[in-house]
Formats: sequence, structure tokens, C-alpha cells
Amino acid sequence: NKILEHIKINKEKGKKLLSILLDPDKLSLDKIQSTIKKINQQKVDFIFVGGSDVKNGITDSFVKKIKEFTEIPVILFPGDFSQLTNNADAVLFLSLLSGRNPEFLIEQQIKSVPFLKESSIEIIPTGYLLIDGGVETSVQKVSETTPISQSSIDLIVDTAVAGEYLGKQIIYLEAGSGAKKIVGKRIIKAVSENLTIPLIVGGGIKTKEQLKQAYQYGADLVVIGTAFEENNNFLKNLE
Ligand code: 1GP
Repeated sequence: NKILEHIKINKEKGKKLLSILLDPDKLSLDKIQSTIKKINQQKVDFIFVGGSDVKNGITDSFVKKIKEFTEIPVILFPGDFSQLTNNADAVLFLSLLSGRNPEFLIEQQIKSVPFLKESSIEIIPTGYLLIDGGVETSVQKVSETTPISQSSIDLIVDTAVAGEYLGKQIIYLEAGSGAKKIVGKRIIKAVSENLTIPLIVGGGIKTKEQLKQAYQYGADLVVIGTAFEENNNFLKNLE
């Protein structure tokens, strides 16, 4: 459990972590080397790989290529069990707790077992909560679930805590890729104060201020996808 341990130890120390999300559907193989070069130059703790709508079989070669150019651990963030690959270091074993679609609560997880049983990648049980990001995001479309409204703070907290009671090792508050509204600071604060396990926050984060705010209010790990996709020098602005 190297990666989970690393996240937990940093949480204890109060050291905040950053992850860049690369979507195999949006970044072509020939751009990986230059993209990874930018990531290597900055303080990036993890590379997440995944998307809601990734074509079958491409994650494997995508992760392999990333691994050629970096030592940064690669964590799968799969939208579908077909995105699993042994080339990664770990997988966020997600259960979409905010939704009521059995496919993403338990079916996908069952389908992934034949692969994972034969695999040595680290499995990180993760409670995944989709929070309203002010726009219909692909997670919402693909999962056919309704995000929780940002005004329902109690429901968000109770859902996250239920996740911890269920044994999840991490809770992930997701506004959805390209969200217009990021997960609000009061939500991050309330959830983090009620959890003992690490908290990941992502979706729509585009500025240094938003990133800092997420950390300040209790996120242990922040995930950035779109802002980096749109501007590969984005990480430089964080220095
Ligand atoms: C990770 O899906 C997010 O939780 C990434 O969102 O693409 O908006 O950064 P962005």
C-alpha cells in the first residue's frame, strides 16, 4: 500500500499533494513526451490517468508511454473497468456514492475483479462524490446520476462519512471535469473536518488561488486536468 501510505503520511504532516489528470482520449501518444517534460519540471506528486469516455484498450499504451518519461507514480482514475492496466502503479477503486446507479456503485467493480485478481497494482478503495459543478459534466452524463447540490452540505458530509464507515480509504469530492463551479470551500471544510481519511478535491480548478483555497479548507490532494490541458505552462504559474 505504498501510494495510500504516502498520501496518509503527507496528510498527517499537513503536506498538500498535487495530481495532474491526463485523459487518454484528449492527449495523443505523440504529445506525451513533451507533456510529461512539463510535469517533471514541477512539483507534481501523481499523474492520474482516466476519463469518462476512453476508447477501449488505449489506456495500456498511454500509461506505458508516460512511464518511459517519468518516475512520478501513475494512478488510474477509470471511468470504466476497461481502462485498467498493469502498467500503472495504483488504481482508485471508485464507488460513485453520490449516485444511485448500481452500475457505478457495484457492477463496474465486480467486472474489474477478473483483471485485478491477476494484477499487482495497488487498489485504493475510494468513495467518489459528484457535486454540482454548475454545468452538465461528462461524469454526470456517463454515470447517469444526479450530482449533489452544493447547498446540501449535510448530505454531502453524511455521504462522505458513510463512505469512511464503509471502509473507503479516500474520499474524492468531484465537481466534474471542466466544471464552472468548483467544490465550495464550506463543503471542503465541513467534509474534511468530519473525516479521518484523506480528501481529494477536483473539477474546474483553474487558478493558483482556487488551488490554495482548496488546500486551506482541507483538501489533502487536488486534481487538475483541464487547466493544464489548455495551458501546459499552467504549472509554472503555481510556482
Ligand atoms: C478531477 O475531473 C477533475 O477531479 C479534473 O477536472 O479537468 O476541470 O481540472 P478539471
